[in-house]
Order: sequence, then structure tokens, then C-alpha cells
Amino acid sequence: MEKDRIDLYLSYVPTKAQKRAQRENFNVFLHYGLNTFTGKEWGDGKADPSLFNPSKQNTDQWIKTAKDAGAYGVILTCKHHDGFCLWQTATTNYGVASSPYKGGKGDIVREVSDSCRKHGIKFGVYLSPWDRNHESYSTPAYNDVYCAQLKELLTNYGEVWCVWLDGACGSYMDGKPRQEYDWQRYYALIRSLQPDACISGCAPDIRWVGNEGGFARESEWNVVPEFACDIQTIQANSQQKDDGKFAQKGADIVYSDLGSRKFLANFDKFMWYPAEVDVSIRPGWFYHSSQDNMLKSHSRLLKIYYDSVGGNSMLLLNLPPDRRGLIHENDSEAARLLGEHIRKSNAQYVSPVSLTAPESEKGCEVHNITDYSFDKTTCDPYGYYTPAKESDAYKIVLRYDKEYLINRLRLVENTAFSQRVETFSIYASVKGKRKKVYDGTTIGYNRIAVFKPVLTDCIEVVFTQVRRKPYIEFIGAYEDNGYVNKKPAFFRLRQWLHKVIYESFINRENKNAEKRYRKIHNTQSEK
Ligand code: FUL
Repeated sequence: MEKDRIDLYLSYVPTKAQKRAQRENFNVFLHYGLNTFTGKEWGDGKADPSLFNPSKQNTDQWIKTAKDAGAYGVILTCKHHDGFCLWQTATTNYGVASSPYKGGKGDIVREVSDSCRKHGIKFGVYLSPWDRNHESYSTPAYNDVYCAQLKELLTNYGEVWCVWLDGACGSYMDGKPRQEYDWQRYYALIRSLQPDACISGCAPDIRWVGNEGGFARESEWNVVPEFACDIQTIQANSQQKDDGKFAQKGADIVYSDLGSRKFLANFDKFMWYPAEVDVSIRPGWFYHSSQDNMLKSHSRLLKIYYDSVGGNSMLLLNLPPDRRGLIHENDSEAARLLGEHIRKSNAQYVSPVSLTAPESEKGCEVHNITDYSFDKTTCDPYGYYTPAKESDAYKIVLRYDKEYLINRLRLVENTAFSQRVETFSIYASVKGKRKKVYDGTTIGYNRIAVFKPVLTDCIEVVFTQVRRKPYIEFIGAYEDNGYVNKKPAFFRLRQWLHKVIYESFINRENKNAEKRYRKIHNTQSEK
């Protein structure tokens, strides 16, 4: 019975777009619009478009900054909640066409997408479903307007890698009910116009991690109950008030565990739904000069990077352009330092001289795990290792030509076979003694296991609990890069308190939503 359940979980695998997103796992968010000029986070849709007038706008500088940071792509807020459109649209006058910028002929979406192509990085769009300006909002006609906007953005600007649908809404502030969004119609339209794009947020392809503070789950799963994609719940958990607090919230506002066997046992319907951590480099999402010296520190950014990209999530880091139309020097320097760290760290890979592992399936030998290369079209790896037989534990030993000071291992599962590793440990031979250096849980598409540096010429990875058997695409050790994955006592205490207090008592809302979901979808009742 349990084996059947496991096989059911393993039947969920990523689509091509999801595989690509997990390979190109770090992107930059660009929050820019009328708010940049009014100093607001949530514009009310009434600000005068003439305020939008950047003096030195240079989207090449934005894209170069994103590239320097190590990002694969960007996502531009083509329209935020205030309804102000950054492109020449036929759906409203509220946008750049009514601004003095380039005499009303400017098109920021065009400029950003052109710069992306020029510098070889992906272009994505954020189009806020909540619109505080359009007169049709809260009526069925708004769904037509929203679709017309999607159509303009997805047909006139070349390839779009992601469409980000924000669940945030505070329409009560305008005395209006929340729009009855026709999500299925939006998804169908996006699929028809950009079949390779990922749809994120209130959407089925990429899962919002559940907070905007830069916190990832320690054990992140890609196969989760379908319930995680319940749009009503995502909306209910999204920002509802513009009080400056939401983006700072540290705690996950949905469950800390969405994919363990114990959790999945409550459900019958599942999906491959990988997580993304979206976070701003500044306290706000839009640029405010008062926050020029309030950027997240280099070490905080590294922690966010290792916890998200290094923990089977993706990272979407916001770098908001300023009133000149440039990414501020402080932000671009912080981005450059992050990128420099990532590039240098990746170059510290140490090649093993020999590998041993339990007998492999034919064609899936263990030497494959030293090579991360993959087919750019299918996003599947050229090679991987899988043992011939299932067993209780699997040990892979990597030997080196001499001792190296190692502080981390990167591990990758071949997700074409779903996500399988539940627990693993890493040992190093130090002065001839076998020493445990790391205990881990999930791996998924990427795990960067960071530990105290050890001088070693032999490393062992032992997979101690696996759904059926592991399919390993890559394991690599890296020389010490000075990064320390600190978990200060107060952080651990807060996590524990969050688990005990928040999840047990305050999280009733989610429980109700889960029950409602089961009722609608007729899934098994809670055990
Ligand atoms: C939130 C929005 O309300 C913020 O303004 C920002 O766009 C963020 C990414 O999503 O929920």
C-alpha cells in the first residue's frame, strides 16, 4: 500500500518549462512605475501620469546589473496595482502614453525586452490582476481588459519566459469587491501565446513560497498536494494591506512541510509545483531614496541565495530602478558582489579521481555524477547514476588526488524521475578518521550542503531514506569559499516558536481552506 502511494508521488515530474526554470533558478524582479515617482508602495490609481518622467533611463544598465548578479532573467512590473501601464496599450490611457517620457511615445516594456535580448537574458512580465485605476475592475468586463493586456504583452515583445500573477489585493480600500478573476481563461491565453512560459504566483507552474522576507523551507519538496495551488488560499495568504510589514514577515505563512510522506498521506491528488522565493533587496518593492542605506547586507543576500537556490527553491530578487531610471549604485554594487561570489564559488569545484557506488543500472554509471551538463532543448541531463537494485541505504564515495579544504557539496537529482531523496548524510575522512559533516533531508533539483571546512581527500554521501531508489545527476565538492551557513540560536528559537504557535493555533485559516478544497475536489479526508 505504502509502495503504491510512493509510486503515485513519483509519477509527478516537471514540465519542460518547469525544468528550465529550475536550471535557470535565479532571476531579478524589477519594480518600476508611477510609484517610483510618488514614493508609494501601493499607488491608488489616481496619481497624475505626468509625474512619470525619468531623466536618465537606461534599461541596458538594469539588465547588465541583473547579469552581474548572476541572474538568468528578469521580470518587469508592466502594470502594478495602480493600473499604470509601462507600455503603449489600447486598453487604457493610464500609462506611459500620458506621461512626458519621450513625449508620450515611450515604451518601457519594449526597452527592457530589447535590452534582455541584447544581453542574452530572459524577459518576463508581471501584470497585476488587481487594478485600482481601470473603471471595469470588479465587473466581468475587466476579465476582457486583463486578457487584452496579456495579449499585447505576450505578442508584441518576443519570447516571454514567465508571467507572474500576483495574488495581492486590497480592493476593499476603494470600496470595491475583489474581481472574480477568470484564472483559467488567463492561463489558456498565456499557454496559447507563449507555450514555453512559466506561470507563477496565483498559477499552476511555480509556487510562491509563502512569504516575502526571503525565507525558504529547510526541506522543500516539488511534489505537493494539489491543494497548494488552490487560488483562493494563495490570494488569502497574499498581501491585503499596504502597511509596510508584509514584505518583512519572516515566517512562512503556509505550512513548513508540504511534501513529506506524513503530510502527503492526507491527500490523494498531487502536482509538481516547485517553490520560488521572491524578496526585495530593500525594505520596499519600489525605489524610495529614504531606503538607500537600508539594503540587505551581503551576508543576508548570501544566506537567501544558499537557502533558496541551494535548497530546491528558486530565487527572484527585486532590484528596483530609481527616479533617474537607473538601478541605484548601492543596489548595483550589492548585486555585483553577489554575482562575484556565485561565479567564484562555482569555479572552486574539485574533480574526484575515483568514484565507487552500488552497482548501477546499465548506462547509468556513477562516473556520470561528475558532469552537470544537460540538453538545452529538453533540459534533461546527458547522464545520471541510478543503482541497479533498491536497498536500505546507498553509499557513494568520492576520492581526490590530495587533501582539499572543502566546505560544501552540491547535489542534484535527475527530476525526470521526480524527487526521491528524503534523508542523506555526508562524511569526510579527516586525518584518517571518518567524520560526519552534514545531515540533510531533501535534495531535489539542487541542494548546496554547506558545512564547517574540512581538510579531506575522501568524501562519502549516504542516502539513508529514499523513495524507491535515487536518480542522481550530479554530486560535486567545492573548496572553502568562506561562506558559513549561520543559524543563530534566536533564528532556531523563532523557527521552533513559529512551528509550535503559528502552525498549531494561528494557521486555522489554512486548515479551513484545505477542508474546503477537499470538499470541492472530493479528496480523502484528513487522517
Ligand atoms: C505583493 C505586492 O502587493 C507588492 O507590491 C509586490 O509587487 C510583491 C511582489 O507582491 O504582494
